[in-house]
This record gives sequence, structure tokens and C-alpha cells, in this order.
Amino acid sequence: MTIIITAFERSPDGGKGLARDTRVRWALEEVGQPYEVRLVSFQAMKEPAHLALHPFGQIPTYEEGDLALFETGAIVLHIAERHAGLLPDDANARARAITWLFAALNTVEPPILELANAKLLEGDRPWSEERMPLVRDRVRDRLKQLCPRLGDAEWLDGAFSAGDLMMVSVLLRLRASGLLNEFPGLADYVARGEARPAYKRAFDSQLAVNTASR
Ligand SMILES: N[C@@H](CCC(=O)N[C@@H](CS)C(=O)NCC(=O)O)C(=O)O
Repeated sequence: MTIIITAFERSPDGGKGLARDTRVRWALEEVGQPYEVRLVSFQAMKEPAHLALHPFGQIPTYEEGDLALFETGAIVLHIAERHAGLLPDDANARARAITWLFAALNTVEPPILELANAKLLEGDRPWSEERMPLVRDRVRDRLKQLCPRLGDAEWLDGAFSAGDLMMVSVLLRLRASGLLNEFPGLADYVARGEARPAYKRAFDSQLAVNTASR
């Protein structure tokens, strides 16, 4: 069954890996599943055909036969459960890897998104400058907790898993802020994720779309 995902026709970051289809491409590359990409414009994302797939009018979506999914957490978990390579066989280790996937999305990503919003959407407000240190500290607090937990390990819990894929995907959004460099252990962790051949293939294919459309 052909897997079809959706991605931005023109990504706001120019295809530098920040759009969330990268996570889904990466997961599919890790498990060796071929996929097709349907590119959507910002306008098309808000029209009925796309809203039927994604109630919030966003990318990415995932279609496979009768199945249509949205939300990168659900999509990556689905891929990891159906194909070998992203979740351990041992039941407890599997549950822990899934825990890290949720931790990435529910605990680490929210303050990182808040920082992005504070810059992009609120940067011109009179109170923005005063608020920014608070927003940055909230990110720092999470990194301070995560960094010792990773310690000197290569990945969060044994072998690379869907949990690492999601955590790296979330953390790499911080690069431009400089905050990641305050935690060299985490910066190295992200670099290890980005060095994986599957990540590189995912990144390159997303970049190719955006380079071609410019
Ligand atoms: N929680 C969703 C977030 C999806 C999301 O924010 N997608 C962005 C691209 S990375 C988007 O479509 N933005 C355009 C919009 O919201 O109009 C997920 O993890 O899939």
C-alpha cells in the first residue's frame, strides 16, 4: 500500500528541516518504507479536501489505504509499531521509548514553541523584550532536567528509538536561539541524530522540494 504524506509546497524555513513532515520522513527512512509526498499550499491546507484529513488544517498528514492520520506523534508511533527499527522488542523498553516520544511532544516541545511564538508573533509588542528572558528560562529549565538524564549515553534509553527521533526533532528547533549550545551534551545528541543516514535522506528530500520551488 502506498504511503502518502503531505508537506508544505513552500516551507517558511526554506526546507531546513523545521517543518514537521521531516519527522515523518525521518521515521519512514529509518524503517525503510517508501513514501510519496503531496505538496500543499497554505491556502489548500485550509480547504475542505485537506481539512477532511487534518481537522486543524496543518501538515503533515499520513495516508495508507483506508487509514488517514494527522499529528506527528500518532504518525511516528504508527510507523514505529508497524515496522521494525524504531521500538525495542522488550515490552518495558518499548513502553519507555514511547514515554520519551510523549515527553518530547508534551513536556519539551511546548516551551520551545512558546519561544518561537514569542519571537515570530509577538516580537514587535512593547512588552516582548521584557518577557523574553522568562520564555527562554522556561526552555532552559527543561534542558537542565533533560541533559543530566541523557548524561553520557548515546540515546535516551538504550538503542535509538522513536523517542529519540522525536526528542531530536524537537530540540533542533532551538539551534537558532543559541540555547542548545549552553548544553553541549544535548547539542551533541542532536548532532548524532542529524548524522544518521535516514535523517540526512529525510532532510535532503525536504530541502530539494523547497529549493526547486524557489
Ligand atoms: N501538533 C501538530 C502540529 C502540526 C503543525 O503545527 N504543523 C505546521 C507545520 S510544522 C503547520 O501546518 N502550520 C501551518 C498552520 O498551522 O497553518 C503535529 O505535531 O503534527
